[in-house]
Amino acid sequence: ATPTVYGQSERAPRGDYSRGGLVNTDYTCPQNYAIYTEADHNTYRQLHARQSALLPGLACDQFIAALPLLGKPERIPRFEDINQRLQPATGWQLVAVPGLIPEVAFFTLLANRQFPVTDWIRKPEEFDYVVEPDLFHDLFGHVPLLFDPVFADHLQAYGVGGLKANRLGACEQLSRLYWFTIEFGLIRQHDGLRAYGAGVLSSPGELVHAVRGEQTQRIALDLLRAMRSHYRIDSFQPTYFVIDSFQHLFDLTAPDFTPLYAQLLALDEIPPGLILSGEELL
Ligand code: HBI
Ligand code: FE
Repeated sequence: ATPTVYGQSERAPRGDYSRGGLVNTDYTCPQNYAIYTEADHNTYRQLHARQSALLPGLACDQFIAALPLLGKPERIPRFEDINQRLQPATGWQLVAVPGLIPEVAFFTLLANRQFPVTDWIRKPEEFDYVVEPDLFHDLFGHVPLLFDPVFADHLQAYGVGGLKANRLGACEQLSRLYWFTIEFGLIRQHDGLRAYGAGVLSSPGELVHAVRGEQTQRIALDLLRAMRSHYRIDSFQPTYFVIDSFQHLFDLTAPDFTPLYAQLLALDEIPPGLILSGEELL
């Protein structure tokens, strides 16, 4: 079965999109700081503490160095406080959103160096796993690397590329690349393999599985292979893709993807009888 494309779950995304009309046409909304309960702040503090303890030797150096820029780990940060530091660093701004937003709106925000951060945090009973990205996933997982100039440039280029993919009908393919880099990417450092993907960095179990797992398959990032690989939404990935540096990721994804999409769309016409089993189309 084709996986639900990340960000396009069938059911209406969680989150209060009404807000009495407070959601803007670009799907952004104010971060209503007053609604966070003590339980919400506790959830953030506990998730941050647990995940931070796991990072040494597993998270890439840039992530560990930038994490303190989120602010005090005891309470949910105000996005505008982080923006005071982020804007001068790489020109990015965090904007609050009620949850998953349509692809074009998402790509448009990224193309304008605005990163959408979900404004609600999971409930205590969802502590270990929440189906949709919540504030902790977006803030802890994605935001620290926005302070890295090369990674920040790549993410903006991804947004521009996403708008083009949308015009070409290739969002499914591009979302796989997003999945295997921005969400679940690994990087080869001088002192060994580390994680840079937000989905891996914000998950206690997957961080160890991805970087240290014995059975885990790890492949040097190849655009065609990544865009032909099906990812799993609700379990660890069997395969992870590895880059040599953020510059390598930026350079690899800089060229026009149109020829790649043409190859992929042609390949995807493979007669069902020839479709190979397993998670990856070889
Ligand atoms: N919306 N808020 C939010 N966050 C995401 O990461 C996100 C999204 N919408 C779509 C989406 N991601 C993916 O489908 C991208 O590949 C477009
Ligand atoms: Fe994410």
